[in-house]
Amino acid sequence: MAEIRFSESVSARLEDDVLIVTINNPPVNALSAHVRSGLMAALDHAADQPVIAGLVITGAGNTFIGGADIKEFGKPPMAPVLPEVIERIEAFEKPIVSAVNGAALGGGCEVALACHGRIAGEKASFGLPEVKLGIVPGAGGTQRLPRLIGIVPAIDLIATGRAVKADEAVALGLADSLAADPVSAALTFAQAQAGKPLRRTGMIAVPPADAAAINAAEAKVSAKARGQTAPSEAVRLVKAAGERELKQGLAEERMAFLRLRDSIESAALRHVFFAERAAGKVEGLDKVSPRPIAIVGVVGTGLMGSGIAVSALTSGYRVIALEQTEDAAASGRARIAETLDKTMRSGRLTTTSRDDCLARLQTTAQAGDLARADLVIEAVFDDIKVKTELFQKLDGIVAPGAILATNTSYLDPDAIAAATADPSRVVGLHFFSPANVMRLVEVVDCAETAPEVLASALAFVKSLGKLPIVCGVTEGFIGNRVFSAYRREAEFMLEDGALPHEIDAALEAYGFPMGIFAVNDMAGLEIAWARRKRQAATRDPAARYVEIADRLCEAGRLGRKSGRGWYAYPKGERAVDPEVTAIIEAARAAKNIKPRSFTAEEITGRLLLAMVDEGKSLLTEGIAARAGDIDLVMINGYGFPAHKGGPMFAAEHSKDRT
Ligand code: T1G
Repeated sequence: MAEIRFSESVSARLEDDVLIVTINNPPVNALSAHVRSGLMAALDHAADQPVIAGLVITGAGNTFIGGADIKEFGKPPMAPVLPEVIERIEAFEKPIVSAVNGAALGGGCEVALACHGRIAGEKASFGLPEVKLGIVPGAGGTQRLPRLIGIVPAIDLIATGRAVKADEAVALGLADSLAADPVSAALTFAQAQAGKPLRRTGMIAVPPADAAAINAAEAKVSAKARGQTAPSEAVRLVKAAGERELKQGLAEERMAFLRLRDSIESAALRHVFFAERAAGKVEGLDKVSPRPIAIVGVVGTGLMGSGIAVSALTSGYRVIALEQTEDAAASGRARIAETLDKTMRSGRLTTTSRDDCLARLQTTAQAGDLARADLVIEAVFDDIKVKTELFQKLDGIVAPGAILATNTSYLDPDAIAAATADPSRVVGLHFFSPANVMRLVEVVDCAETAPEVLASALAFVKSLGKLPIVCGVTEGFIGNRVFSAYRREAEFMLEDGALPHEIDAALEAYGFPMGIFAVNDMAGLEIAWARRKRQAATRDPAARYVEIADRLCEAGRLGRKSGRGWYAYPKGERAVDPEVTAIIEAARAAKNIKPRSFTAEEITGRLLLAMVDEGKSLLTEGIAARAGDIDLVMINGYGFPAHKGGPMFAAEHSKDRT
């Protein structure tokens, strides 16, 4: 049957008496203006042609519809707007069935919700991820989803932005059925509905829900909101669906959507979205093919090494983990197995996948076993002698095409690379702990790293489902350099008059899950103490140096592990400790500093400035390629709130807040 073209991205063919409308707008079939106008033209055509009994809407490629076109945000709206298209679909006199071939997200899910039937293909997923962009669904999602699945499950999906796969969508009542060939099943569905009263989602009464369950769902959302607006707005709108007429609910939703779309929170989260897509892209590197990697060697099975091993195993790699003795190798295996079990208990891994992971794991005390590895990642004690000797040894074991990666946090990877005969195969892979959970990996492009090696490292990190940020060689890389500047400033403020709990409270009110002093207590104070002692001899005597942390360590206050640090932990909960206050006051007195008080805004303002100054230096030095990369490092590695966009974005936009 001949193809009918409705716009540059929407075309259709008639199959029997059903018009199969396909959206083809790569890469994700976003609802750009020409998709919306194409859909309207398809509806005009179907309304005009008596031979057409119904319609099927589907997407070309792997996606059904990836949502509104985020690139159109901030531009003047172009008719027809999405709510108009969606209302017309729902009100259409002939049955319209969505054949959901892939992701139906945001506006894409809303199109599906407005159809008279939804058939999920095996790769289908449904989600309203708008809160992740700082907005709420803007084309009926908050009003139609609760009519189909109930208020409590709708709150769960909309306020978290979580997507559900085909089987869960069917179980929830979001999709009518699952089919291997969704287009043909949708065609049959449309034919069966033709001429009958149609099930219009907006006309369905919202199923009654238990008030206590709604309150519990709402409380769960606000506990996680950390100052973000969109999730609580989403809850309010879903609840409104149960209390108001559709039309009024839709009007409220649209108002909230437009208000949030123009907010700084949404601009920040859109910045994060695009920064993530840009991350790991290096000019010229797209033409370089990564080397195939199937076997990953991991040296050291401590907390970091075992986390890396788990991450590689759950992503389908074979792993050879090397330890110094057979006993240590056995403990390493046990540690990795325990982490896999924990992942399984949390529901993120099935028993079969766990067994499959263990079958792909070899632990050994024979370095020669690494000869088969395509990539070896070392995660041994952070000592230059240990690491250079290891790299020399590995260099003689692995195949000539194999890649060697160091997970050092503070050492110079160029010095480690120099220990090998071929430094072009050395790259830094700085994972964050726990490595099986944390998304961030700094990929260190060393002086001699070959482009092909860098491309392979980036592809590997992406294959782990992680976020790679390319970074040049500098002490502490991007994250620890910015973090050090931030911690230094926080300690300056202690001397100037703020107390740890005041600084932490300001940071937590800003959106950090935990203030910096509470974080230090959790991580332990001794590593930074050891570093400060190492650096003491070379420190600029004229530079301001705060000794408070040293005094704490000398008093045995090494953080939570030792029971006390910046805080006391009488019942496991942090509490202000007069002993710490006394140490701080003594430090101020020793320098003749007259303490002053700080507002929360002054505290966050000064900390932000310290991060941004360091960030700017990283850009000037060419260590970081983009300000967005620095934002992503701080968001994904150090708890900076995503809805503030990261330090570089926040500083740039601190004036235009809405
Ligand atoms: N608009 C514009 N561009 C988009 C886009 C979108 N919605 N989604 C992705 N892209 C671009 C992305 O920038 C990248 O570009 C390329 O597509 C591939 O993306 C009214 C308000 C669909 C699961 O939040 O979750 O609907 O870098 O690398 O891993 O209520 O993209 O190649 O130039 O991520 O295969 C709601 C966001 C919008 C979905 C595909 N929708 N997208 O993942 O590819 S708000 C979303 C995704 C809304 C209504 C409202 C994922 C994906 P480039 P990718 P992927």
